[in-house]
Amino acid sequence: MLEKKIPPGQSFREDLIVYDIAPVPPQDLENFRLRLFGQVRVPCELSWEELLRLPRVQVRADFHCVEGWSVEGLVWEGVPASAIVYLVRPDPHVQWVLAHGRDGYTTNLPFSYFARPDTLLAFSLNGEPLPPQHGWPLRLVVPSLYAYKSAKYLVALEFLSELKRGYWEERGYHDVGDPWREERRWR
Ligand SMILES: Nc1nc2c(c(=O)[nH]1)N[C@H]1C(S)=C(S)[C@@H](COP(=O)(O)O)O[C@H]1N2
Ligand SMILES: [Mo]
Repeated sequence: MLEKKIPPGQSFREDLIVYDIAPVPPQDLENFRLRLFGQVRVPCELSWEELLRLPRVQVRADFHCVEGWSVEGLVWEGVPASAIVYLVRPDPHVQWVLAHGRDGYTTNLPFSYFARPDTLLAFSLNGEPLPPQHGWPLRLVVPSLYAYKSAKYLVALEFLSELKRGYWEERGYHDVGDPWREERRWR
């Protein structure tokens, strides 16, 4: 038998468990905007149509929740984070990205993880449009970090040279959150 690789302290389960800090009102794509701002050369706001004109990528990856469960082999499709970096041209001293959800959720992650080739802004999961509870219409997906970094209902990305903590990070969860290093909490 081939043994599956899984980060320390995690075990596989069949389905995602939905976590939400607050109920989210539906979004119509007509009024959807993704705001890209902070320490960048080219701040901008993208409409849904503009977003769909950007490059596409498909990523197959395991999903690791900091509470100890993982789901194997999810297939996400969307815009690679590298395309966003190319578009906004972050200042050379940018070290952090703060992702904002429409529900008020925020999460910070190192720019180096954001810029990895497997990070994407996903609008599809397993061949279907993103289900509402998993972040429709757009979610950040960072397979290299614990799932609390994968902000659902994504409405903005803020590029920062100094750390600004997100919702769970304020409450003690790790600023980086690399599951292979088991970076669950910093206090
Ligand atoms: N906007 C938003 N994104 C979020 C959350 C949230 O409450 N709001 N919860 C996070 C947490 S703690 C986890 S474990 C994952 C869960 O993803 P899922 O609900 O698609 O299973 O979403 C993350 N992204
Ligand atoms: Mo979580």
